[in-house]
Amino acid sequence: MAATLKLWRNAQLATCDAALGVIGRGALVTRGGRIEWVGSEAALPASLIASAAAGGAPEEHDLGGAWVTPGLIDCHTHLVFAGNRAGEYAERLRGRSYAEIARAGGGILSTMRAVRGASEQQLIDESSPRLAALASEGVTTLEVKSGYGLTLADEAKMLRAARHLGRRFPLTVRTTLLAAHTLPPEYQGRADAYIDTIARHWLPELAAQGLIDAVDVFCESIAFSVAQAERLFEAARASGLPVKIHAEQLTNLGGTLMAASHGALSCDHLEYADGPEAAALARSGTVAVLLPVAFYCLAEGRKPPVAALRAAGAAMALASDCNPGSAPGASLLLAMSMGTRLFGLTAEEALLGVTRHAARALGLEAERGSLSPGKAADFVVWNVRAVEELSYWIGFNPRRTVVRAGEVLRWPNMTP
Ligand code: DI6
Ligand code: FE
Repeated sequence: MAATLKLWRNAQLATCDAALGVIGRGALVTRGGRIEWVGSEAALPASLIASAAAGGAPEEHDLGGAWVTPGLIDCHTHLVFAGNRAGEYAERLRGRSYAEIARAGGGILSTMRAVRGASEQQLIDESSPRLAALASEGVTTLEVKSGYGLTLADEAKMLRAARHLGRRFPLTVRTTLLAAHTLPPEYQGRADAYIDTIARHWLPELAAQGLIDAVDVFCESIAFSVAQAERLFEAARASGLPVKIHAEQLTNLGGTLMAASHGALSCDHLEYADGPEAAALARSGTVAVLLPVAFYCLAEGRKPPVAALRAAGAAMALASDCNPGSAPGASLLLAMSMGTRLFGLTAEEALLGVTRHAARALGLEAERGSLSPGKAADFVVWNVRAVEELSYWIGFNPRRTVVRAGEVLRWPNMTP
């Protein structure tokens, strides 16, 4: 059976193709799961309509003049985990630092213990509501990192849970191996040996099982060094996998410059980065992924160098960083609000940061992130009068309709 041709008309399109790419009275034509044509309704090619008519009545959707954007992309999450760390948050409110708690065996290690003790099904069940919350805001593509298992079996369990969520929910899940998140107790005092184990054994094994799309590393004084991160990057290249890095979040170690020299997809956090990092990112085409929810929850004093990134011409993305320690939330719209108010992004930068640039941070720019012919027919119809409202509302979700792979998603049937 031929894929259904659908016409979505009477819309204000923010194509996010180049800048916002606004088309006032626009239309989209989709065939199956792909966009076939985008443009002004007046320019709709008669041949397309005729071919739809030849295959039966074309399915026509009048969007009533509503704003339409590409499906949102959350390009940095640790969404699969068990338990939570509200107790640690209470301690941080009383003045204990994130790094102090981590050094005392809490932090990531506390979630590691919860994840090791959870079955794959429990991980799926606990993570589903977070994923549903993101999806209800119009997120149609989501990255999920491992990094709370820290054994081969437990990392594999997290990654399988993430893949499972991608099959059960109507969105695309990309998985990233973050075994180098923190040093597990089995390797205390032997960080190089741990990195070696990941590089030689875990990474090739998980890649062979088809469980990973990219490799990430937490490069930080409380985690792994630049040299250790580079060792992993070399192993990732040997397995044909792209790389990304958590860098300059709490201190400046130089991870960004190294990652850019390896052509990393993205460098994430970047609060302690500056002009040289911005220039290096722009040169290598590596996306700067900004995570304002973590900045907010850690009460971080230093902001990422947005002016320098902008001046250098580096692409900036925004993501939720959904995780139980530094960013306990599942709202990409909130990340957009915080990205504008706290980091100084414009409304346009915030929207491009969760569409076009977020797609690039996942190596998916050829397939998603803008309303362009050939790309996935993933888009969101919004109850807004102006597209700037997407980074304006706080705790209010103006999503009207989500179309994923050319199909309208029905709410509240989002529970798996
Ligand atoms: N940086 C972060 O903000 C998260 N991971 C990372 O490398 C925090 C993860 C956690 O605290 O559980
Ligand atoms: Fe993170």
